[in-house]
Amino acid sequence: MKIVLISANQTTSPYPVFPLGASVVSAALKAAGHEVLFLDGLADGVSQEAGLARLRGHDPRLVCLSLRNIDNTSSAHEECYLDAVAALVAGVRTVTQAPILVGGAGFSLMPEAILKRLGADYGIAGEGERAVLEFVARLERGEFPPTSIVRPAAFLAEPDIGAADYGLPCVDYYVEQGGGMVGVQTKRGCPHACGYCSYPVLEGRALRARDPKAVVQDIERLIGERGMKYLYFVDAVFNDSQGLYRQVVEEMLARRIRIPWVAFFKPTPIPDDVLAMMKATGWAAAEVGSDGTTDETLRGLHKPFAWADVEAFQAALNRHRVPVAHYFIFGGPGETRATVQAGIDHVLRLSSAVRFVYTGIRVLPETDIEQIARREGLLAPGQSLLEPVYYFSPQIERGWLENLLREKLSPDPLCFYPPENFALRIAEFHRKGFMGPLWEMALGHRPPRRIRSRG
Ligand code: B12
Ligand code: SF4
Repeated sequence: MKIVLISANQTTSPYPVFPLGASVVSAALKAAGHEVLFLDGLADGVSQEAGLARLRGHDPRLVCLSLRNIDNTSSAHEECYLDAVAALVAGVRTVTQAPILVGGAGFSLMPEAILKRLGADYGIAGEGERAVLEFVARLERGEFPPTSIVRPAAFLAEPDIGAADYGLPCVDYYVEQGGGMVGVQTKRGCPHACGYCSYPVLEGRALRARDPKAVVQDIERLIGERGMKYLYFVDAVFNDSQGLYRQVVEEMLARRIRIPWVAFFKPTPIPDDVLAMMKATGWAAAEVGSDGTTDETLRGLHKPFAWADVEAFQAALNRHRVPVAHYFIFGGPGETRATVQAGIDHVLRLSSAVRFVYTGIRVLPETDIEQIARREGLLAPGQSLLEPVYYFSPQIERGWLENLLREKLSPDPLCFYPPENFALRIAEFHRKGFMGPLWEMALGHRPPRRIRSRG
């Protein structure tokens, strides 16, 4: 079947990211023999009219739309992306009568409300690689699903997790404009239950790993064929408690792969020999989801560690000379004036790391924070979460918190509140050829730099 698959993401903050989810769907459709035209609003660099003309030229029987982000989840610098996507859907309607099917991480958080807001026809909430094939098979028989939202009955089994389509032409754009980085997924799922987090909702609580050999083949191919200069492991948490990540690291070592890479970590201990192995593969930076800044607020967020673990993790990575950026949130459940003061002291004490500081928590469906927000009357009965709502502990006043953070954190050149202050500078350095997430430059680490040809 002729299908157009559109990556609707227009966000370039903190930098453009390769549409990995859409590319997994693309790979599944192509492997099943469908003729897929992949349109990427960022990478194609053409006007919406020109994109729609290409869409019409393909004469699709189905238009698939991948919606990664609905907003930027940042209370200090709110951005919402749905109006632009609704306009895109309206544009698609002017050039084709093909049904429009939506999917993606952002979409899956609130599928009914988003489908309605976008004015699209169908949606798949959750993993797309198998469900999209079932949808298309029905369509080929002239059938439509009985409900506009399709929810796969279960998360995919490990062998069924799809590979990405790294052959897409748009990879060049992300390597060029996204600091040389391309995302690779080694596993899905997170067994933890942090109060605000939607990852277990999106990926499930059971860890499901891809074959480490297939993961490393992807990496080899991205380096050899696509010029990837920096690798981003997109797993919810790279250092999972089952130690699945070690197999990937060992496979990289066995295949002599060395490339700068970054991933998300939880601050729980990693044995020294494993840290050394990771370093030997090129591990260049760690983004740590510390979130809480005191034991009280870590408990309030249901984080699976205490403040002492955050400091111990930092010390271990210092020993191995791996630059660290912590993400912190002030204002969550249990936050009081006293925990804010203590938390600021803790954050300032982590002086060998970059610290990105957020205030308030974007309330997402099916999370504990949604229940708390409803209990505390922050949300009216039946209120939709499509327009961002940020949770702030009722025991503090938002203006007081924001002023205090600005006052106390801004003298520290490695504390970024709000984090967008840093994101604004990244594009400039990426343009100059520096690669990677680049916050490590603030720590005095020199990131790899692309040698540009003179021609
Ligand atoms: C890794 C990650 C990042 C990394 C990306 C690094 C990189 N180089 O790729 C970093 C840290 C840079 C990042 C940044 C941001 N992120 Co982010 N990120 C993620 C994360 C953890 C994984 C994304 C991923 O690649 N998954 C792997 C792919 C394979 O899965 P997938 O995209 O979900 O695709 C599957 C399905 O969704 C579906 N599907 C996808 N497309 C389609 C299309 C169709 C038609 C169908 C049927 C199905 C389908 O099938 C796919 C295969 O199963 C998700 C959370 C999560 N666990 O999903 C958040 C997430 C996507 N990010 C989110 C956000 C908000 C952001 C930022 C805006 C944050 C900020 N303020 O900076 C930026 C935006 C960046 C940008 N330019 O777009 C939100 C989006 C939801 C929302 N509120 O809008 C998420 C969901 C996290 C959350 N808070 O809940 N992110
Ligand atoms: S915040 Fe991290 S550790 Fe906690 S549930 Fe989400 S992905 Fe898992």
